[in-house]
This record gives sequence, structure tokens and C-alpha cells, in this order.
Amino acid sequence: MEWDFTLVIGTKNWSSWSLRPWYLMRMAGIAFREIEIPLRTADSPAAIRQYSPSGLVPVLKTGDGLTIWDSLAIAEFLADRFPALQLWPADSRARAVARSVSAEMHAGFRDLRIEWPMDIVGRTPRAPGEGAARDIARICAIWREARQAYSADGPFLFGRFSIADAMYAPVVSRFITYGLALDPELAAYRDTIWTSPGMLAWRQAAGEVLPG
Ligand SMILES: N[C@@H](CCC(=O)N[C@@H](CS)C(=O)NCC(=O)O)C(=O)O
Repeated sequence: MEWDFTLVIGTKNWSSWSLRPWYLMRMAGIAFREIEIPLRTADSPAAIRQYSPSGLVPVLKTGDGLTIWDSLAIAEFLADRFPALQLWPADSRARAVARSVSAEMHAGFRDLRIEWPMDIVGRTPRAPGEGAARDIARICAIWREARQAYSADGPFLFGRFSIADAMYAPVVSRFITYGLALDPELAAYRDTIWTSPGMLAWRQAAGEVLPG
């Protein structure tokens, strides 16, 4: 069956929640149409409400009338619909951990989000405050544990690309924008995401002038 997907997102430079499903679909090769709504304008709330019952983006609309208005719910829907793509790790133990770290990202790291908002084109190094530093330490522990367990299977968190990478993609952008120094193991993972085809496409569309 041919799927007919429309992904409604916010301004690419800022909309960290929108980046997740957009990046996931691009990396997985799932075709979609997109509608980008400018955020931070007087008209943004009404424009989003046209598509989203929660008043938030992203929203995925399917050709047969389904609306999904949460980034993790969109990822789960796509994993259900396209089992052959293995959007979650195939191994049940790895999958359980991938779901745990994705849920932790979805529900947490509030201080980091507030202090270091996503700004794809920005390069404004600054030290994190206490709360953001705590969040960063936890994220680094998650990345290190996953990379140490799964590096033999590939360069992504769980070896092969998975939904967990899409969930952490906005954090990669924040680390670049605010100039966080990482050790070689974590820097290699950051760079895997930052230079992946899906992220290069998003960065360019967000207005970043890419080298060469
Ligand atoms: N839990 C939601 C959160 C989505 C969210 O907070 N989206 C922000 C943009 S990144 C939004 O729509 N804000 C409304 C606005 O800026 O007008 C998800 O995972 O999709």
C-alpha cells in the first residue's frame, strides 16, 4: 500500500520536537509532504490549531484521515506500520533500553531545553548552568553506555540507526550551538548524527550555509 503522509512542523531552526519525526522519516526513507508553520509570530497559534488538536507541532496526518500530534507517538506509529525498517532495535533487550532512553528524553531534560534552546544556525558558546549541566551529564552517560554496548553493530546509539537517535538529534544540535566539549567517543557519536544525510538536509533547510 502507498502511504500518503503530511508532516506539519514548526520553523526548522527552532522546532526541536519537529526535528525528531522529520529526521526519522528522512533517515528511514519514508516519503512525506511537509507543511512548515512559522513559530514565534502572532499568527502561529491559530495556524497550528488548523492542524493540531493540542496546539503543538509536530503533527502527522495520513491520507486515510488519522492525525497524530506527538513526536514519540508518530515514531511509534511509523515503527508499527513499517516493521521491516526496524525503527526500534530488533533485539528485545536493546529495544527495551532504546525505549527507556527515548522516553527519558521525551519527558525530561527540562533545564537543558530552557537554557539551551535549539538554534540550528546559531554558534553561541556558553557554559551550562547547574540544572543544564546535570541534564548534560545524564545524556552523556546514556550515550556512553549505549555506544559501549553497541559500537560493534554501527555508529548510532544502538548500532544501526533507530528512533532513539531521532529523539536525541536536537540535543546534538544544542551541543554544537553552545559549544559543549566532548571526549572522542561521544564526539564521534555527535558527529555521526550532525553529518548524517537527514541532518544535513534539515540544517540546510533551516538556513545553515553548509561548507563545500
Ligand atoms: N510533546 C509534544 C511537544 C511538542 C511541542 O512542544 N512543540 C512546540 C514546538 S517545538 C510547539 O508546537 N509550540 C507552539 C508554539 O511555539 O506556538 C511532542 O513531542 O510532539
